[in-house]
Amino acid sequence: MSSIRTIEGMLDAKGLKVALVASRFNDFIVDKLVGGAIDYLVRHGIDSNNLTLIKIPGAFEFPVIVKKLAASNKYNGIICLGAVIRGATPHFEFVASEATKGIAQTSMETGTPVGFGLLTTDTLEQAIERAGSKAGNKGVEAAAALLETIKVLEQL
Ligand code: INI
Repeated sequence: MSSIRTIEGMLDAKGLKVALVASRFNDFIVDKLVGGAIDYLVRHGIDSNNLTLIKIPGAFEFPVIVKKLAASNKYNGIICLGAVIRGATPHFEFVASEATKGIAQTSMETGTPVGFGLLTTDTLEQAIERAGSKAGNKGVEAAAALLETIKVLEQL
């Protein structure tokens, strides 16, 4: 096999500072995502003193909070953790799409990587499945993706 220069992230969170933003809406689901994300980062070497947890009302508020955090330059990365459940609201589409767009736009504009741990599901059962039961834990996935992205960005 030819040897190709390959850039990839080593999953070492030592020395990193990470902000976790968690919505209170559907908090019994979101708390599981927060627990999963923190557990992942601590097991990969982050100092828990370098973790900051910010609680916000709902997913719609992610963009403005993420923008302020990213502009502060205090964090190597940010993780958004929340749950928008279609059954729970007729304005599901608006909340989910504004949150998603705003988070992505801020990450692009500021260059601060964001782990996207926002569940958007049709039912409560689907949300439970993604919050630490049969479909894994989206908070863990968001933390893993953030760590890898930070480490790749450092090398580019
Ligand atoms: N916020 C959520 O995070 N998840 C939801 O499922 C949800 N529902 O169902 O409406 C939700 N709404 C609140 C919204 O994010 C704002 O906090 C609210 O509209 C005040 O701005």
